[in-house]
Amino acid sequence: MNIPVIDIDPFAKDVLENPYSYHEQKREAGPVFWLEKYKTFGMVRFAEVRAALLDHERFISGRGVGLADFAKEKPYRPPSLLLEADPPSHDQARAIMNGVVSPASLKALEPVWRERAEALVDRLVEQREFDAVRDFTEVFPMLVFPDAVGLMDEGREHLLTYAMAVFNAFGPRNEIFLKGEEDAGAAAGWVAEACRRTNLKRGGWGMAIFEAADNGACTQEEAERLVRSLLSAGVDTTVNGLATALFALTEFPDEWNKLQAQPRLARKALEESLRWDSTVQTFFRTTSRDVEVDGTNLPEGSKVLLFLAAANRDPRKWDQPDIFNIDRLTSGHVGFGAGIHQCLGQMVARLEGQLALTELAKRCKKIRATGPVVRRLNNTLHAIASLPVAVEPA
Ligand code: OVM
Repeated sequence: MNIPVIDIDPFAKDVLENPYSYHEQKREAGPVFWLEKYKTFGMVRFAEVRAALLDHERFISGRGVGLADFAKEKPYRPPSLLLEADPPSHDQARAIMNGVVSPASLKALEPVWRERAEALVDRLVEQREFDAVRDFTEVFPMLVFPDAVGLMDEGREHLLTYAMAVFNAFGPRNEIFLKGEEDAGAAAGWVAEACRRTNLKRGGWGMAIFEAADNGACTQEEAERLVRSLLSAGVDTTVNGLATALFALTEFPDEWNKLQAQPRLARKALEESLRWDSTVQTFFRTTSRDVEVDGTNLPEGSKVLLFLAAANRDPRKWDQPDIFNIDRLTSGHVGFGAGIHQCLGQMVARLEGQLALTELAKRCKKIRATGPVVRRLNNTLHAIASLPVAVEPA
């Protein structure tokens, strides 16, 4: 085959730890390349990644968005009706969810979420020193999101474990995946129970999905699986999106100073952090027919790894892409994907991030790391286990 061959394993530990130092070679190799280790294609340039995301008819999701091809292997869990589905069934499921996770529902939640952010940040700032991940970004989403879904109180600690395993499972069956699988057994059992109508509280997003089912939008079994999507996609993503934003603000103190002077920039800071280091680093698609990309034929049934995070640092698209700059125009970034599958929870994530960053910026003059960032390796997410920080109250 007449295309560049890449021997680097994108799921190797040192690559997952610091993926960015490995993107340049792939980006220069060409618009599409062959990943020898997994026998799949890959793309890292912004234009091609975005084009593939928008082309959902030829780059399909129904055969899985991980390495496993659902046409050839049995999925490890019943496929997501959203993430791992194509039109027309995808669009029906998505319409239900758009009605449930709506701007109006978020508007109603915002005051309570702000109070919880205020109380948490008050306490952390009083401490002066805390772990930005363990004490803040792993805590805040758990104070707001499970209640919004209407989850049962008992066992919520399983949520993060479950999500970690879900995101590992999009990658190869490497050591990281197998470790996640071990931890996730009990968590998956809890999640299955938590998604059942009888275990959901009234007034939450979960019950709203079942009410849509009552009105004929889908079956009860499908409703359960749609609740599962919220639990899969809504926790580890926001935990690490917010963690990355805090890491970026400690790495680039001038950007913190801008935010501190104008806490209203919190939205922009979060968005730029999603561009600078996208929480979801990669997703696969599968070609539904022969597809030509820049003169190369991708045969029907090819898995193609799309490097969202690399696209968001493509110098063809972004000036000084490695610099975190909260004044930057970030529109078009693919940190939330693009096209029909673009993140359903993006407004939820933005609200959580905005509240957390705003309340911190209002209360602290400075924030600095007091020790090294510790990564938690995951096959899909660029995750942080620990980031010790000290703050100076405003
Ligand atoms: C789902 C799901 C799971 C993981 C991620 C995701 C980023 C969706 O079950 O629908 O979106």
